[in-house]
This record gives sequence, C-alpha cells and structure tokens, in this order.
Amino acid sequence: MKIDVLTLFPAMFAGPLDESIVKRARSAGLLDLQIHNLRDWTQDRHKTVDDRPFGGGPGMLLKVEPLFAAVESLRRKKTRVILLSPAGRKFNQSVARELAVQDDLLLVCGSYEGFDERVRVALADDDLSIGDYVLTNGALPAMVIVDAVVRLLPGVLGDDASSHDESFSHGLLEYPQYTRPAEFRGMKVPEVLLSGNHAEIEKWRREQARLRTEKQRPDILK
Ligand code: 9D3
Repeated sequence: MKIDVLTLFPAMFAGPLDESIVKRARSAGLLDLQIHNLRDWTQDRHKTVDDRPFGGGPGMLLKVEPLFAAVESLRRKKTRVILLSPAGRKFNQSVARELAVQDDLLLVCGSYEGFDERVRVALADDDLSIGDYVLTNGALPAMVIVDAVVRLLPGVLGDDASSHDESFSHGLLEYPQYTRPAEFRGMKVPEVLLSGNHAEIEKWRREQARLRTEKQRPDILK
C-alpha cells in the first residue's frame, strides 16, 4: 500500500512511524509511506499557507492554491483523498478495514486553520475525525489512522493477532488476563484460570467480558 501524508508539520512524523510494526511494514516493502510539507507547494516569497475567512470570524483557513497544487501533484488514478478535520466522519475499526483494502491513500492534515469548503467538494473523497476532542492539528490523527490501517495489511501481523482481532471487534471488550506469578503482593489470579478446566475458563471469560463491557462501554452492547 502507498500512503502519502500532506501536513504543515512533517517533523511531527519522525519517530512514531519509524518504530515497531509500522517500521517493519515499511522495511518489508508492504508499506510505502511518504510525508510531504504543504509549504513546498506555495508560490510566494513568504510561503504563505493560510488566509482570512470571507465574512469574517475567528481563525484562518488553509489557502486553496497550495492545497490544490499539492493534491493534484500527489494523487494518482486510484488514490483515495482523505481530509482530516474535527468535522469529519468518525474513524473506527470498520473505517480502518475499509481503508486497508485501498491501494493508495492521501491523508491531508487540517490544522487549527480549517479547510475552504471547495477543497472538500472538489478534492476529497472523505473527511475523517478520530474523535470528539480538539487537537491542534491533523498530524496525530494521520499517525493514528496510518497505524490502525497498516496493522491490517496482509503480512504485517502474525495470524494469531489478526484472528484475535476478529473476535474482539465482534462486540465485547477483552476479558481480564493474568500471567505469572499466580500471587503478587497478595493479589491472586482467579482460581478458575489455574484449574485447567477449559469449559469453565471459557464461561468465566465470557461473563467477565460482558461485565466489563456493561461497566465501561454500555454503548457497544445491543
Ligand atoms: C471551529 C472550532 N474548531 C473546531 C472544533 C476549529 C478547529 C480546531 C482544531 C479546527 C481544527 C483543529 C485541529 N484539529 C484537526 O485538524 C483534527 C482533529 C481533531 O482536532 N480532533 C479529532 N480528529 C481530528 S482530525 C483533524
């Protein structure tokens, strides 16, 4: 898969995407990830990327000319162009699965300056938000989306982790888990997990998953 990211803060991307699973996907040739600076597509001496909104009001907007020039130079026939903004459709695991089957993504980061509506209408296939909280710009959301999508690409994770995911996204939170020692600072691992009775263990895990989901995420229970 090819992913291009367009941002005013390319330096934010050094680090998170050079570690761990994303790093491995890149060196294995499963992911071609390129970060681009929107400022490189400005034409004026001051490399201006923003301007005031018509009609007045607070805040600035990203200028349309550099955005059009950048997207038109970076996109190819099959590229899915995705704006990142707080007004977008909410990103979740099913959107991640939808994106993971594309050949080519272009993630366009917003910043405290919003997008001119013509960018949405003429350039974007989609507009995504990662949740209902206000960040300073779309760089972290872009990294979140890259991370969630890349781990779904064939060959990036082992089969174990991928099939485990399937059952998780089927509706309940994970049950409580324990590893050695069986007692730590007086805190004991539940007896049933040491019993070797796999039917009982299954039953306990189902109950615990349901209890935890009711408590933490009643919204995902039907
Ligand atoms: C009009 C008031 N603000 C909208 C809530 C303006 C504004 C604030 C912050 C516009 C952009 C931003 C920067 N945030 C993003 O670009 C962003 C974001 C986010 O803040 N939260 C969750 N997902 C995303 S995706 C891009």
